[in-house]
Amino acid sequence: MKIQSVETVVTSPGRNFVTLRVTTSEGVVGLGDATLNGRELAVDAYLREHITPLLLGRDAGAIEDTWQYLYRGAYWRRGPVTMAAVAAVDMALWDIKAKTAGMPLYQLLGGRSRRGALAYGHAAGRDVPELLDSVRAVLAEGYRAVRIQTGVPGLDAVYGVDGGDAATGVGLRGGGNGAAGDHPLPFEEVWDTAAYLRHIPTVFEAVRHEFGPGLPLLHDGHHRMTPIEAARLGKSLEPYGLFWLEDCTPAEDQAALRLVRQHTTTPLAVGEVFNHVNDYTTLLGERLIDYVRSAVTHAGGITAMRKLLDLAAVHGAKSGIHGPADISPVGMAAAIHLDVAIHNFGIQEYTRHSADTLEVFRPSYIFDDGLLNPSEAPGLGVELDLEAAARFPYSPAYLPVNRLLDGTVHDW
Ligand code: GCO
Ligand code: MG
Repeated sequence: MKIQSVETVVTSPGRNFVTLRVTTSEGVVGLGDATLNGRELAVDAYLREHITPLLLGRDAGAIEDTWQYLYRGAYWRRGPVTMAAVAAVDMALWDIKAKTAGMPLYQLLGGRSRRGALAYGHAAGRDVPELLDSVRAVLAEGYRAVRIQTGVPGLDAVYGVDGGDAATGVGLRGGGNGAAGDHPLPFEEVWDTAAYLRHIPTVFEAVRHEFGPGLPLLHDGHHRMTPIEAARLGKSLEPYGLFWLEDCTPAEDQAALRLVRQHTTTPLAVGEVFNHVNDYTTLLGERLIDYVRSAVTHAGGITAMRKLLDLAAVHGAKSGIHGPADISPVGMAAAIHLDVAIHNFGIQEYTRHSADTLEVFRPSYIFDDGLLNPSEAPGLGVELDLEAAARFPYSPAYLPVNRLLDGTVHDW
C-alpha cells in the first residue's frame, strides 16, 4: 500500500488547527494533527513544501522507517515545527495501519490496560468565589479531577483566567490561549510572582475547605518562577496534597528542577513545550519529575511518545499527556488510545472543544464518569469534514506575552 496523496487542511472553527490528510493507493485515509498554537502556518508550510514530496509513493505501512527518514534525514533535527510535522505524518500512518487492520488503534498498541483514562478538566475564576463556582461546574460535567487557576489580586489578566470559556479558550481576555480572532497581535499581561506566591496557598485552602481532601487538584505554574520561588510554592502547597504542580520553572532548564525537588514533596509535571525524548534525560534520569506532559502532536507522534513513555516508566514517572483546546480532536484521539494502552498512565488533560470544532472534526471518543475512552471505530476514530473545514478560514492569532511590573519581558 503506497501513499498516493497528501494534503494539509488549515481551518479555524473558533481557533486554528492544522491537519494532515494522507490517502493511500487503496483509498484509505489517515489523519494527523499538526497544530502549533500561534505558529500554525510554519508547520503547514513545512509539511507542504518539505515533507509531502518525500511521502508520495512511500510504503504507507513503514511507520518507523518513515519516522526515522523524516527525523534523521532532515539533518536539522528537532524543534517544535519539525516535530509537529513529523508527529502529524506518524499519526496519519498509524491511523491508516489500524484502519487497514480493522482495529481501533489501542489494539495495535498492545490492547487495553484499564477501564478508561482519568481526565482532568479546567476550572478558573477571577477570584475565589468565581473559582469555586467553576469547580462545581466542572464536577457537574462529570470530571473527577480538576485543574484550578485564579486571578491574583492586583493583576489584571492572568494565564488561564479572565472571563470567556476556560475550557475552549474562546473569548478569554488575557489567558486566551490564542483563540482565533481574539488577539491579532499578542495581548500583553502584567505579572508579579511575589503577589502570586502570597495568594495561591489561600486559594488551595479555600478549594480544599469546600471540596474536601479527596478531589484530585492540579495547578499550572506556566513557567513563571525561579527555582527557589518554585521550591517555596511547592512547599507551601504540601498541606493541600496536589495531584501535580505543572511547569513551575521554564521547562528547558532541566537542572532547575533539582533545587525544586530537593525542597518539596509536591508532585511535579513538566514537558508540554518539549518535542523530543532527549529533553527529558536529566529530568527522568535523576527522577526530578513525576509526570511527563508532552503532547502526541508536539513530540513526534505515537511512535515517539511510546518510546518516551517507556523511558518514563523505567524511571518511575507516569503520563500526563497535554490536551488543551489547541490540540485538535485528532491529537486528542491519539492521546486517548495511548492512555488506555500504556501501563504507566497517570492522567489525561481534557478540555472540551467548541461546537464548531466538533462539527469540523467528528471524534468518536467517549467521556463518561470522569473517564475517557476511544470508540471501537477502526483507526484513530476521527472524521474530518472537509466542507465544514472550508467554512472556517484561517485567522491569525497569537498567544499572550507576559511582562513584569517594571515592563521586563517574562515567561508566559
Ligand atoms: C496546559 C497548557 C496550555 C498552553 C497552551 C499553549 O497545561 O493546558 O499550559 O494551556 O498554555 O497549550 O498553546
Ligand atoms: Mg500547562
